[in-house]
Amino acid sequence: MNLSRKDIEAFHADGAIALRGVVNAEWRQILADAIEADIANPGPFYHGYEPEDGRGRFHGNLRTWEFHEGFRRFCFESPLPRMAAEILGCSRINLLYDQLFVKEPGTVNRTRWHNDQPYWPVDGYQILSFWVALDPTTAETGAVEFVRGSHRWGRFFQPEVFGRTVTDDYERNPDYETVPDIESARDDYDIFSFDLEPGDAYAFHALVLHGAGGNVSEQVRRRGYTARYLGDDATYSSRPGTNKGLRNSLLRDGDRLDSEQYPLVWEG
Ligand SMILES: O=C(O)CCC(=O)C(=O)O
Repeated sequence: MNLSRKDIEAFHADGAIALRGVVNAEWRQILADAIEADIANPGPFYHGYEPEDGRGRFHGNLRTWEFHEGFRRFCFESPLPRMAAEILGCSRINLLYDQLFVKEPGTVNRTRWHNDQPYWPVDGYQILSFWVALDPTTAETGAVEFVRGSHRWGRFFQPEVFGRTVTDDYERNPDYETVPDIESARDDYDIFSFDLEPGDAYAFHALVLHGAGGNVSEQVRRRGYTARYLGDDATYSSRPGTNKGLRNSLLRDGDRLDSEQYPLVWEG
């Protein structure tokens, strides 16, 4: 699929776009199989929870490509790395990591509002995520919402723990701000979202504020799979406040990301 100039302009202006039909049925099956394998046997970065009311279940996990061949192939060989290069205007693309967000039917908890880059040990502008839908993703099942243009505010919001089972808090970074209470003042923000069909994806910038509804459907799962990619200007940063599971002790501040953990996946 070739991206239109309009898509690329909208990404840079708004911070997020929806891409239609970018993951074909064959890749979706590979992802779906890998998701079930991960749910059955999650690796060390699992961060899911069972809601207190006993309904639903959230399966979250990081760096799953390192444990499942299907995810690895998808991150390296699917059309996504090339699309990342097109959107970011880059000649090289590295994989930062991948992540699973499975909200089973009845998982009513929202994903809190946040932006991603404060969690990540990387500096630079050319950084994005694709969030691939494996199920119909709507306001009812937990579509991701974005605050238009917020990636251009240049603001880093303090990371907070998502899943209830994670007990270690994030280090406080004095340069980070507390994320505003967007949910209580939704009308004050230009919030936008897209419904997705299986095979569609959001592409969004690392600094755009986003959150997601719970999955209040009784039948429909909401399996979201993200691949996060880095472009030419991304460098390593040991900023406090980042996710310890995403850091790399072999890199120094300002280094290019090429490494076993953040492999080069595309070169144009
Ligand atoms: O799927 C969700 O609930 C949230 C996704 C998200 O925050 C992300 O991909 O960065």
